[in-house]
Amino acid sequence: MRGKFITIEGTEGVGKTTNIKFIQDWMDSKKLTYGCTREPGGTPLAEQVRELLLAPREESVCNTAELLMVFAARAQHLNQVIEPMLGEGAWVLCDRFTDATYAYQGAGRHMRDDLIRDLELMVQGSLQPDLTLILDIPVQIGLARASERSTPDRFEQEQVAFFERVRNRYLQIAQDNPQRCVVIDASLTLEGVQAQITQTLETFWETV
Ligand code: Z5A
Repeated sequence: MRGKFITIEGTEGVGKTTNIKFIQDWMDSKKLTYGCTREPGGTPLAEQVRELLLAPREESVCNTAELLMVFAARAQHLNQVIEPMLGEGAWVLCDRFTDATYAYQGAGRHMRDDLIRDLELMVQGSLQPDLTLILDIPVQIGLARASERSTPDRFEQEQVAFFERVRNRYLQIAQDNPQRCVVIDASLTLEGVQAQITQTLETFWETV
């Protein structure tokens, strides 16, 4: 049987990295065979594209170049990692996927949705995640949490209005795709966030 594809999304400082470890523990408890990966990245080539995308630079990066780099990395990642694993029956847990493109390049950078949709179709065909956890937090709280980390990357240097657009798009995506997306209130304590995640995963598990 084909594996399940789970993605985790959200704006800055929402706690994805923290909660991915928690989801891995849940997968271990279910004795699942799974791989944990991320976007942009997940293969040596795609990780190099990630470095190109995230590095702060003096040269301004044009939106089209940014969008194409995101999908170039995704094409490689799907071909080398995600599709083979799902085909072998393993589950894949991915830190960000195409919802991030609609949120960051679409809403954040004002790129046209139809352009993103064309690339989505070219790169992934009909493949969509089976479950997407959207960790949601007011932008200012997320930015405050994230500010305690290392030097900001190129995206982290954006203004609050950019992240507001990203957050609103994620909420819109959740509303438009209730069969696969669950919004998690990430402003609660870690225990509160993880209780919601456990409930979501257990509900999903019943459908598998
Ligand atoms: N990008 C794009 O533009 N288009 C695309 O298609 C894709 C990506 C796929 C890199 O993503 C960038 O790529 C991203 C969008 C772009 N840029 N941004 N911004 P990334 O996912 O690698 O980077 P990130 O957003 O910075 O994610 P992260 O490293 O996983 O950070 P996080 O979600 O903020 O997680 P965290 O490190 O676990 O949490 C942040 C802090 O909050 C940390 O100190 C935790 O201890 C703390 N924390 C976590 N949960 C809590 C709770 N509940 N209470 C209190 N404190 C907490």
